[in-house]
Amino acid sequence: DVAGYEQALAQCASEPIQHSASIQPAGYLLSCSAPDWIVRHASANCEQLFGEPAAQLVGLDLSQLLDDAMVEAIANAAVDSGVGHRPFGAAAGNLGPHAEIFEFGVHREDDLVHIEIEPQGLRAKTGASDLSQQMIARLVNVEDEAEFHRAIAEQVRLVTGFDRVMLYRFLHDDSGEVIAEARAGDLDPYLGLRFPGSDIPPQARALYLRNRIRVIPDVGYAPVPLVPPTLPDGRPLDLSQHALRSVSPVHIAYLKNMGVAASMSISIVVDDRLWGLIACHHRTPRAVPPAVRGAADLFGMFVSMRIAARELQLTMAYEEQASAARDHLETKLVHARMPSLALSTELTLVQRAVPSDGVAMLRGDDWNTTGRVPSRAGLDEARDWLRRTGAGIGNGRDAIVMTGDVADWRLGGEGRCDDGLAGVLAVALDSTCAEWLLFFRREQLEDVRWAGRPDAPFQIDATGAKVGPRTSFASWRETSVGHARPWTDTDRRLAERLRLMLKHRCGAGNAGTSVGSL
Ligand code: BLA
Repeated sequence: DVAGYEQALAQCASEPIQHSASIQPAGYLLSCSAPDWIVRHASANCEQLFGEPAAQLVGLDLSQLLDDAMVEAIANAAVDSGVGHRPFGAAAGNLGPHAEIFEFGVHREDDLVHIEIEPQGLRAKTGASDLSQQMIARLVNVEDEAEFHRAIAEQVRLVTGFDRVMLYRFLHDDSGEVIAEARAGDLDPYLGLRFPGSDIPPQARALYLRNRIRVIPDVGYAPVPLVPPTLPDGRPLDLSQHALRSVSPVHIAYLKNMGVAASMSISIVVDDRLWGLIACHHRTPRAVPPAVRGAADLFGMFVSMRIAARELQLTMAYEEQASAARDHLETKLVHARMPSLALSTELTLVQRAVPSDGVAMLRGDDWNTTGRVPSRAGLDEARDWLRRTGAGIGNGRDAIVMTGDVADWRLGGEGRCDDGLAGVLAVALDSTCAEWLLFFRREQLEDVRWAGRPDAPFQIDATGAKVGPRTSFASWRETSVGHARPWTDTDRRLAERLRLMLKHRCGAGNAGTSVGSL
């Protein structure tokens, strides 16, 4: 039921994932106050390394646990790392009953210096910078976009050895699609599958903007509690930037349902927005040593920059074409005796100034149109919608209104449109609301292959209380009706520039125009 579903969504989005008060057993945590270097928190498993229960370690001086060279390296790293920044390798040293080599990741948070201690792992001979250089070198000359995406997945698979590496891209509604994949031959492809937005709730997406890489080496792990679990004032520790943070149990159940035993994901951040993830799966537990994680992190930043550059290029080309059409239109209006009348005969240029499938100009009761526009009845529906929105000029009204959802502006029932036009963007031309430009956009008939049922992302038991991820990952096809490709900020900007140009060229003083009262 809808209420239960909404509640489940809210519950999911409010899980404080950075406050899990525990870590994964792939490493150990010591958190010290500075500059006195007294241990304030220790993960319970520190007993394995130091031979004493964690509660006994709390209150000790760090130099009673680590040798002077390590303490000094950690102190230096703590100075270099800003508050809330990612841990980075500070030192390596032999520790524990078997004198194994461990690496230290150091960062500051909550007025504490957090030291994450991890076994160095096998790939240590190749450092992070060499690995990432290899990965980046193989991509620099790949120009074709689809090939670039495929190469990203392939390089990550090559360096990390995961069974399946996907490039996962977020769409405007926070759902996401697998747009490239490299996988072991005996795995079913996930390429092209769509996953609903609720699979990665908003607080997780926000965290992944700041913390760019996450690893779960073994989904079967038992979380290791921190001792004590809270700060002296009772607040939970902020584990946002801890590489070892114990993750949401809901997500663990999700991965198990998918048959995944280990996972890694790397954020792709474009314009401060989570553009996508490089998502990795393995069917058996798999460790990702700090050096490989460092390489993957650097690689993710390179990929983010390349994608940002490409998106900027595309936006600029789109805007340049639109502004060329606007300039052309302006030239025509400058030379016209009656600019407003000229405007109604130049609608093909108008259409290119705000890229759309059709344009209608309303003056009083008259419509002039070009391209794909609704029938007269549909145009009247659009006009009624304009009245309902209260859009217009002056009195704090919006001169530009838009929607990509047919249910917003058409009465045709169940959000359907026979003529296939679902989106409309309207520009008010005068303060009496007699004159408008309306831009229409086609319904985006998408053939979506959803992974599992997107309308049933939760399993709620009879009490309505239990929230869990879907268990079904079979794909099914769905055709989405009634939605156009959404209007973007760029489209709004183009419409506003067009409006200002028209105000200037068709404005008061041009005899015979009814656009005079702009
Ligand atoms: C986290 N969900 C995630 C993450 C991914 C996904 C990639 C990041 C953590 C990681 O790296 O493993 C989802 N993984 C996917 C998707 C694919 C994939 C879509 O491989 C596609 C191929 N998840 C649910 C529901 C809830 C939920 C219903 O399905 C909530 C009730 C929650 N997902 C959830 C939470 C996290 C998460 C809370 C954060 C985990 C954490 O960092 O603690």
